Amino acid sequence: MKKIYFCGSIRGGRSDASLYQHIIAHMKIDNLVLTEHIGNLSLSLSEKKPGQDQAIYKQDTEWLKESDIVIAECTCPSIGVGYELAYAERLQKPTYVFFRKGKGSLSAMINGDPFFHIYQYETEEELTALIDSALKL
Ligand code: 6K6
Repeated sequence: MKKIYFCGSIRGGRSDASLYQHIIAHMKIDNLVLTEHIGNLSLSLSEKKPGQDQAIYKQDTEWLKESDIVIAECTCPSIGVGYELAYAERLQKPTYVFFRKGKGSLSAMINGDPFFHIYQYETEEELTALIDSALKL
């Protein structure tokens, strides 16, 4: 059982939210996903409370420190996910990046960084199999 920090776009756009939901549900079968809210399809992007972002930053950086592995779905570009990837590298966490083929290009700052294990995929089944392999290592 691994503690997984899953990264996916929130304010960068929710077009892949149901994909995040499916892969989180799959990873949760045998692991603890610290960031399972990323797959929440009903989260409100407009609702903002005072101090909310500071609390999110504090919680997420604590979870990054606590995690055994970082898994990021990066097809939908997100500043927050890019930040988390750099933070994961600083912490030297094994970090796996997944990107759907034919959907634009992954940022050069991620794609060009030899620290990251980067995989392209076409189908959700392929993504699930790639994640399973990363979790076995
Ligand atoms: C409540 C339920 C779901 O989301 C919320 C409130 N927002 C966030 N909660 C937790 N983590 C967040 C939230 N917004 C961004 N993040 C972190 O940044 C996540 O770990 C994502 O991987 C990443 C997304 O960044 P943006 O720039 O796309 O928002």
